[in-house]
Amino acid sequence: MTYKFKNIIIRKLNQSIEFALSSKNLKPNFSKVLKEHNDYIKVMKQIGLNVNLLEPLENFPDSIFVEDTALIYKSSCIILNPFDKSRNKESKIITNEIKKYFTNILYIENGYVEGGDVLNINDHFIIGISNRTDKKGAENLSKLLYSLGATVSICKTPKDVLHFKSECSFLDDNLILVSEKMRGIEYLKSNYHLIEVPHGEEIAANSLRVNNNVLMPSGFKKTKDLLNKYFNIIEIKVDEISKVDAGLSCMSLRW
Ligand code: CIR
Repeated sequence: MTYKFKNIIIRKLNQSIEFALSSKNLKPNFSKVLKEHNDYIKVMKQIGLNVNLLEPLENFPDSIFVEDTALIYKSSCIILNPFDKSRNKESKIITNEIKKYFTNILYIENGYVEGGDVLNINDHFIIGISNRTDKKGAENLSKLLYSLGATVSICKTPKDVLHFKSECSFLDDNLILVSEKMRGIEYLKSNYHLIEVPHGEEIAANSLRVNNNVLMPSGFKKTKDLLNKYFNIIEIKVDEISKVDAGLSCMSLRW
């Protein structure tokens, strides 16, 4: 099951995070991000995951967002191909680091794909074409996933949403947390049960199911009340890191 994890990879924070890409043109404060990042690591340890820390990459401001560079499925790892020039080399670097954990490593050779656009639900993957993930990349990734025994659907990430998973997350076998924009996606509507985050709480749609817990950005009371009935909720502050469009899923790789 997609939410049963024992291991997690997190990259240590770089000082240059202040220069990370931001659609909002905001500059995060290093010390504040450090506190949020440390809390993230602490929670992962508390819930029993074996935390593997990678060395920080000062030359790559966005490098803590490891999810965009690689995709783990069963015992294989697919090295992705980030679109943004400043991020593209991150996937070359993680290739060497990840060899320690996976022997079957596959590569996207055509087009661009960032992991934020890939939603995994058990043996099925939904890839969202976005400003960061193109058709060629989505098709190439589909081919690789099919070769590993998975199935794939290709959708479109809404126009003003950075990544498909920026505003949706897997909660349970048939259950996805979505923002209003994501609820509009026909494929999601007709194949899954959707829980919509209340208006103004879109950031909370990027939550993270890990074993029996749902990790949620803190401060979204209405969404918390909705999910509290079904899951053990753990809140993590992401106020500072969300200035550079980051949420809970993008700061790690899990298996
Ligand atoms: C970027 O623009 O690439 C980073 N500042 C944020 C990446 C967030 N990644 C994700 O949600 N998967």
